[in-house]
Amino acid sequence: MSLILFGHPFSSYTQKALIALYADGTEFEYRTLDVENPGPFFADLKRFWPFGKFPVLVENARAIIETSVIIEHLQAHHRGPNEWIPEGELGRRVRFLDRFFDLYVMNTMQVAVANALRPGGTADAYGEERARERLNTAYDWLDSNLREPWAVGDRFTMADCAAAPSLFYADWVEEIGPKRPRLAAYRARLLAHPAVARAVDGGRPYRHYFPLGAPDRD
Ligand SMILES: N[C@@H](CCC(=O)N[C@@H](CS)C(=O)NCC(=O)O)C(=O)O
Repeated sequence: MSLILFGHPFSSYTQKALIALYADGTEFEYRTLDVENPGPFFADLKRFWPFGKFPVLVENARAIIETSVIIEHLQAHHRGPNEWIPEGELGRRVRFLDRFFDLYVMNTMQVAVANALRPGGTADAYGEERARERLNTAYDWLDSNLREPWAVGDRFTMADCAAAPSLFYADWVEEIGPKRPRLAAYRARLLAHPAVARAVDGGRPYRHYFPLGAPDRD
């Protein structure tokens, strides 16, 4: 029963799935997509998922799509030391925060990134301004509502897998800054987690891909 992951080391959503795989020590074959020279791996990926979005996990020729579902699949079929989505109320909080990081931080951060990549004259300044406002609202909310040391308290869960790449990159788009000391400390704790550090380090050689210019802070 072999697992194949299609993804790219600099991709925030790929990193979310990698963190779960690395933290559990789960073996998998990593098919790194070459985003500059789309080759056979891209064609394979599109056969599994015509949208061409990644990561996609493949097991026994079946594609598992969407990072939250990938992590749920890993917990169900390749259980490791971490319980990514606990039972009951805590699990519901994990799911909520996982949605929060994906929808209110990761995707919102990507608006500014996508805007910078648009062909000349088509940039949406109003849309980007709104996205930056939403990021600031998300930061303020997180600063007041996160537990410690991890998003839901003592356990490192799927919410933290989603939080790590979203906060890592969002801070490059719109700095979290000293006004949110709890959120800034959480981001630093995440980046020091061995599985997160490994996923982020894998993306370092591609840092120049970041269209807004990669800041020197981590
Ligand atoms: N909701 C998806 C998001 C996947 C996603 O947007 N991935 C980005 C890379 S970080 C992507 O595929 N971008 C290329 C594209 O949109 O064509 C998930 O959780 O897996």
